[in-house]
Amino acid sequence: MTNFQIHYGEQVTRARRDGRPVVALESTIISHGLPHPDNLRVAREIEQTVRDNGAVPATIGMIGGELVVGLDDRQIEHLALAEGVAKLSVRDLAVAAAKRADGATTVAATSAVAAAAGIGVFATGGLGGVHREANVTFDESADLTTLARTPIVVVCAGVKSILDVGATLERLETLGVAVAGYRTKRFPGFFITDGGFDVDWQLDSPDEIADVMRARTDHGVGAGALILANPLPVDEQLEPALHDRTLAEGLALLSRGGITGKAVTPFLLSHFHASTEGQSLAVNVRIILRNSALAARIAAAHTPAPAPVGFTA
Ligand code: PSU
Ligand code: MN
Repeated sequence: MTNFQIHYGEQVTRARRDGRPVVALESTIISHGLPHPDNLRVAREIEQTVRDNGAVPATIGMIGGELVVGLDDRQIEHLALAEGVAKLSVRDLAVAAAKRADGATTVAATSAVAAAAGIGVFATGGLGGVHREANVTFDESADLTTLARTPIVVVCAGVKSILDVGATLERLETLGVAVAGYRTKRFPGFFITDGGFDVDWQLDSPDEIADVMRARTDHGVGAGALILANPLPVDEQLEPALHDRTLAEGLALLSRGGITGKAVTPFLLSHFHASTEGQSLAVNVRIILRNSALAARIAAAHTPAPAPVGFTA
């Protein structure tokens, strides 16, 4: 990600100058993951949550071929409401830039751009991963391979339960991506609290995660991301029976409709949102807001307190 020109929004420019904590946010959840018009309201709530928890939000996306770190409200509104906003993974960035396209960045593209911009913490809903039947389709999200070479903390609720959770954890191990649970050793399944697998590490506070970030810089080993899995409380998850039924229907519709490639994730998410009458949407929003709050607290814990006014070193 070197040499790619980045345009910084006004508030992020100021935060960088003043050494204030910044949290990266992705735009694919806005354009492709959440239904209109809730997506615009949620995008604003995510940013406000980051502010309320002590950091400056940097929503990342592409406008007219320019990579923007810290989209302003008008640009977020455009990516939320315009038709034909492209879904951009890392491989798409150069082509989209040359075409002066408008695009929303995935976890992969957002983390690559954020790390290039020197941002250490990123909040999202759920990572992409290994799809069910990937042994036949080879459908594995580029989120995984990108996180293998991107030094950033990604706060998420695990991987979406629409994926093969166990296979995704195996791939993360192979790729050298660290995985820790926040106050748990059970890996969450996005809409559901427990995705069915244990992870090796548990981290319990923003300070502890900031220590891991510093240790990584100090020791200089391993260039990959840290996935911090932050499960929903059990009483806030999507009811597991409703979840399983909706997922089975969605997967059947997927194969009947011949839907493949980058359309799979948006299709399954919108099936959930439509057929649970908004229950999965409410859960999805809670996930993102909780992760944004935690990410902001981690960024704040990792940023040295500013010197008092008038202080000169
Ligand atoms: N998690 C969500 N909603 C989303 C996504 C993740 O809760 O919309 C998006 C992210 O941008 C992620 C992408 O990077 O889906 C993964 O898409 P794919 O499986 O095509 O790589
Ligand atoms: Mn895919």
